Amino acid sequence: MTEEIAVIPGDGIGQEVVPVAVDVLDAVGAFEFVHADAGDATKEETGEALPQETYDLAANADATLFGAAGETAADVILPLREAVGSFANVRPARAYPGVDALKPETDLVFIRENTEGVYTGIESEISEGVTTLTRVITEDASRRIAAFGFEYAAENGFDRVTVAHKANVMRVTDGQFLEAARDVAEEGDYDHDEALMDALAMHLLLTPEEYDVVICPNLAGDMLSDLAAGLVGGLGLLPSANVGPENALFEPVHGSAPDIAGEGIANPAATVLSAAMLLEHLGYQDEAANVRSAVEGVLADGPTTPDLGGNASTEEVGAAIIDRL
Ligand code: GGG
Repeated sequence: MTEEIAVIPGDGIGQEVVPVAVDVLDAVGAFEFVHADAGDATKEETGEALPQETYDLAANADATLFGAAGETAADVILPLREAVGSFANVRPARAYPGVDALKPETDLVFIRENTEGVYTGIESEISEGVTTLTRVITEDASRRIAAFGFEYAAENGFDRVTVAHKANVMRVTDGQFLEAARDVAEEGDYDHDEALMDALAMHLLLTPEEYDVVICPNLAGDMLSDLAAGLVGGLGLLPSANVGPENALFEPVHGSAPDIAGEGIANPAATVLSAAMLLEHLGYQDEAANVRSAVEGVLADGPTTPDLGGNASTEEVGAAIIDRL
């Protein structure tokens, strides 16, 4: 059976990097690609940032490849992650040979809770100049992400699992997150350590090599993974998978990058590496390994886009990756 892949480039550089990843997927497998719109431009044209047909497409496809969200991120990427039933956002951050990295020894994976925290959208202006946001942390979601993180570490041969929290200040919400992680660790006999997320930001910057898998509440995972991108050469290098019990959505960690959108110079590596994660999810382990190795080869030998010091275009980098396949 030919797998159906929903392709949603979204905004800005998503429109430039996603076609490269589709070409790569096309080069290694026989997939049916179904394209759909979402984002700022879609909202301008249709009044809706996420048309129902795009949501349904992602919900029903075998996997989804997403590009980037812009101003309408909360209306696009959050519901799309929900459409595929994802609860875990897997964000590997590793340095690549040949890429000028602040911390070349970095090789870690953030397991970000993907459904609650401060990304619930429960915000209001309760009076003129006074706004509130409701941070939701449930025991079920906290246990689920902790179990996923511990199992991910065990299955992928990672030794150290760190649970990030700020339970000394957010006593009730992160207190629950931390307790749930402790319970799951005890029940499964998993080793883990715990880190206050603010101090962890500093330790990641100084000694990233000491960390393997970091389980985080939603916003902390979003921020710490961007921090780690800075350690390995930038956001152009970080892929991600939004994983649910059955379905999943794959996207680069970067956003729409309006500063360079339209110039054709965005680094497609993060999206192509996300496509490799998609291949793995669909069971194409060898193809995924080949794609990763092709990206690594191009990162080491060039051509590279300006974010990595080169002067190649997105398309030229994409063509070089496909040449290696
Ligand atoms: N491809 C990731 C993306 O579009 N990022 C923009 C953004 O606002 N992300 C928020 C999030 O990842 O939760």
